[in-house]
Amino acid sequence: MLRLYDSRLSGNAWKVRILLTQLGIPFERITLDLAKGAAAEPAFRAKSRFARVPVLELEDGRTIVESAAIMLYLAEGSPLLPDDRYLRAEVTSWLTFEQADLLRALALPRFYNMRGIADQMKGRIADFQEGAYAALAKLDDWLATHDWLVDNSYTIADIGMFGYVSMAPQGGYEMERFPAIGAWLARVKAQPGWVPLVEEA
Ligand SMILES: N[C@@H](CCC(=O)N[C@@H](CS)C(=O)NCC(=O)O)C(=O)O
Repeated sequence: MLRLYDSRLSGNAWKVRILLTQLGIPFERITLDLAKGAAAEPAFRAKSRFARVPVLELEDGRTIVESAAIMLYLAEGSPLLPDDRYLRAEVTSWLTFEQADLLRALALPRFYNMRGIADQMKGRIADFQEGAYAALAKLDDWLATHDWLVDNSYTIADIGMFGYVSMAPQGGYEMERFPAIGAWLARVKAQPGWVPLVEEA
């Protein structure tokens, strides 16, 4: 069985859990306590060259790191990743844009809030927000005329973008500014097999 190393509140690992569930692929979930330094443990470092979750471990023991790479691997041959070469490049384009322009700027202010250090990180948060608001405006423009990111159908590009964009308010972002993103987030959440970040006990 596939094994997913994650942490309870990791949005990057959440993307992979949504995908695995939507594809109906059984997996064993191993949840690390990052606050206790679990990602730096030598046994985990042997599985994750970047010392981060998510990590997907295959049945033969090989591992894949980076949420985008894991999603591209898992979605191969499924309706969530087009066969067409151009459309696959479009999927990669959105996944890359999310990682380069949004991920840290959305995730770190959320992390500072969770740790109660947002006040002392005010300057850093303002810098993140300046860049991320510009990127969110580009996403909102696209979604004003498209239901989905690629080829008007739901793909892993939507899942990859959804994770941290859906949690942006936890980092202090005013998402009311982006009505098309709001409508798209609701469409993603309504997809069969979608799972919340933290499942009720
Ligand atoms: N670009 C990576 C980012 C992964 C990442 O930042 N993971 C965080 C949790 S969301 C992590 O494992 N941090 C290590 C730590 O906090 O020790 C991906 O998309 O998989």
